[in-house]
Formats: sequence, C-alpha cells, structure tokens
Amino acid sequence: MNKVSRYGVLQATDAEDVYDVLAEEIRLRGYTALDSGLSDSQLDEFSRLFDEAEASYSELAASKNFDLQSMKESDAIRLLPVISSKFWDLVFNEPLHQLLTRLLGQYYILNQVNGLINRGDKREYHQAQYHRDLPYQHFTSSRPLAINALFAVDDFTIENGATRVIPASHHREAFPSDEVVRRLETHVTVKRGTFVVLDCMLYHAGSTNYTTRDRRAINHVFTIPMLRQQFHMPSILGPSPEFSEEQKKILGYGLEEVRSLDQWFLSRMPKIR
Ligand SMILES: O=C(O)CCC(=O)C(=O)O
Repeated sequence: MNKVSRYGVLQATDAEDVYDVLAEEIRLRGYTALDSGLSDSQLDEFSRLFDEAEASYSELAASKNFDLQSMKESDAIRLLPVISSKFWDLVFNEPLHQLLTRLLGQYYILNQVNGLINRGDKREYHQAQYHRDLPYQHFTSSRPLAINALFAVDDFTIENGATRVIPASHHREAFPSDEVVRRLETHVTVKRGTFVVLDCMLYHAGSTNYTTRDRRAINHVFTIPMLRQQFHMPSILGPSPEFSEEQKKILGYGLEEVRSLDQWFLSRMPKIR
C-alpha cells in the first residue's frame, strides 16, 4: 500500500498487524470495534443462554430475598459466567486477548463481567448516563490502565440504544461542556458478535432504546493488576481446576494482599528447587 504523504514528520508509529492498528485507535481516540470471530450459530447460542441466565439470576436474587428492582440492579446480570459458564469463552476470547496484550501488557486481570440489558420501550437504563468505567477519577495517563470490552449480544443500532462515546475524551481530565458533548458524541453501531473496546477513561454511555426489544450486551473490564476487582473472583470461584494457570492469572489468582510480616518474609525466601 502507498505510504500516507506527509512532511516535517520525524517520528511515526509502526503497525505490524491488525491488533497494532486497533490498539493504536484506542490510544488515539479511545475506542474501536473488534470482531470476536464467532459464527452465527455460536452467537445464537449466546443469545439463548443470556436469556436463560437472566431468568436464573433474578430467581437466585429472589430466593435470597433481594429485590433487584428496588436496588436499581434489574438491568445487570453480575458475574454472568458464574451464572452460565459458557460465557467464560468470551472472557478468554483469543482476538480479545491479542488486543488486550497490546494495550495492557502480558499481565492484566478481569475486574468485572456483567450482562447488561438496555430494555426496549424507552425504559430507563442506568448505563445511559455518561461515565467513565473508573468512576470519580479525573486523571489522565500516558497508557491505558483499564479496558472495557463490551460484547454486543444483539446488533447495536441508533434505534435500539447503541453506546455513545465522546472520542478522545480519555485524554482530558474534566467532562466536556454540554455543547461540546452534543457536537462530538458518536454512536458506535456494530453487528452482534463485535466487542466495542473502550479505554475505561473514555466518557461513554448507552442510549435510549426506542425499539420494543431489549438490547443485550456484556461488559468485560480488564485492568492492570494494581487495581481492585469489582468481585474478588478467586474467593468466588475457589480452586477451579478447570482453568489453566494463564486463565487463573487473568482471573486475579495469586494477587492476595500480604496479611502479615511473616507472610512477607516467607514470600522473600529464596526458592528451593
Ligand atoms: O450499554 C451500553 O451501551 C454502555 C455500557 C456501559 O456504559 C458500560 O459497560 O460501562
């Protein structure tokens, strides 16, 4: 392909493959779209399992006398793969892993994974307010610290409440003025089976679903290992021999805080082979 013409440019970024390109897009404008590579029949299965998981989750909450509605929790299925284990396949999706490695390096962990339901008929949706996924934070950083991979279970369209973003807003500390938000906000419309991948510091929001059908998605927030998980997954999952060592690392195993000086000294002892 011909080189893009330029002058006065002494430094330029190289991109070796598609993941470098997507990672660069995220660094520059805060978001991109990544194809999960799943087939139509696999997507149909995820769609069916999502609805089943929603039903099991609300039964589970009711059986424990928790009213999701009154807690404003009825649009989310927290820890979706714990409710329906097939969803671990999305957490460990290979193209996503490739992209995350470019952005966060070899060591990143899963902070949260939640099914999200943007209900039809213009019903209120908690995620439809602008926010960052590291809320209440106003710093900027030279590298991403946290990435949200929002999986589209259904197509995201303007009518059914596609995610809105303010491009490049992860580079600014303050939320932009309302007029600038109105000028810059962009709907990210994608086909089902796509991950909308966002720098968690990008201001973004869902939007009103004007159709009669729910628009379903699954957020996957991955962070550098310094940040606390929304759920401490090793405690919830227990020994879980079904996961590989690499997968356990992503789930946050091995990061427990040191709870005594003795434990610290033991951790510093030379390893005997
Ligand atoms: O549902 C959406 O379109 C946005 C989801 C969202 O804001 C989030 O996962 O933080």
